[in-house]
Amino acid sequence: MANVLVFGHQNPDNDAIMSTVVLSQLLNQLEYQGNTYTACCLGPLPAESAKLLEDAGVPAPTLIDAIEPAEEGAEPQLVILTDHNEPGQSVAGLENATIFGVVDHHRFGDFTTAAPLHIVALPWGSSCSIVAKLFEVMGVEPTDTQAKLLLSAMMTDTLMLKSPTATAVDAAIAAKLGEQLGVDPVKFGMEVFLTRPSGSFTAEQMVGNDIKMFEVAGTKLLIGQYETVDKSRALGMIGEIREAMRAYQAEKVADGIVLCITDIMEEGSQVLLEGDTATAQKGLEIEDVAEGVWMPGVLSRKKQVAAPILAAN
Ligand SMILES: [Mn+2]
Repeated sequence: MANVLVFGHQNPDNDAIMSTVVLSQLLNQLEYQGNTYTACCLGPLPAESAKLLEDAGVPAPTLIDAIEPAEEGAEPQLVILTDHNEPGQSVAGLENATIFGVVDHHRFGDFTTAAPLHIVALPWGSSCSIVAKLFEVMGVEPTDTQAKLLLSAMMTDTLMLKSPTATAVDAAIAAKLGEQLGVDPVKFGMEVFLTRPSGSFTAEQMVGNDIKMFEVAGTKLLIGQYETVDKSRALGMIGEIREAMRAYQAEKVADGIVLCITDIMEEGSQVLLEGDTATAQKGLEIEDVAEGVWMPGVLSRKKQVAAPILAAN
């Protein structure tokens, strides 16, 4: 019997947190393979996650920052990655761990393991949709709390099912969870969304709140996304935001940085570029314009920003 650490990506979003929390609960409930499962996270909780967990009386995941090499003669730490699989987005020292499982809805980068492992990867709208399906597969009914935590992340990750990443499966699972809870999924999702204190976000928070590193054509490209219900405040801070982008890029030793200021109501993103973003300009077919470029309909970093950049280079 081992203790398995379960965690989502760096700069966790609500999907990374809730997939970790609820999957750990499910596996502990099942006493899966005789192990214990500890929900962890690689950074501070987003405001909506902190509030949902507190309201539900569920302990927050344990903050970890690195996996140390195993001591002489000891087995490496077992881990489950949720909502990510690329080492660049994962814990420091991931190479010291044995990957026991992955539950994810992102592309796979370069991924090799020494032994067989659990992988549940489906191109659905959120990792929590997959966790919800795993309850069904394992013959377990989610509790109301579990249903609520899962539904919250399904809604934040798919921007209330409006993102092109949302599938018919997500809509069906959301409807089922909503029925269990007696809520309308979209209305509930909007309430969750509005608990974010985005009206007081600093330029640094807009840049660093939700950002991922990608390897593109031998360069390191950061792609961040700041979701808001009203982009006008952010657009009035472009100078400050660009400065924060340059600082973040320098800190992470990346070649370039892209920031999408996504307006959920207007359904599009204002895209800002800093540093060497030739790959992004090619993939998105835009130029580095001072005030950024408005891209109507662009809601998904994964499908409409990262994927075309990776495909074009
Ligand atoms: Mn996700």
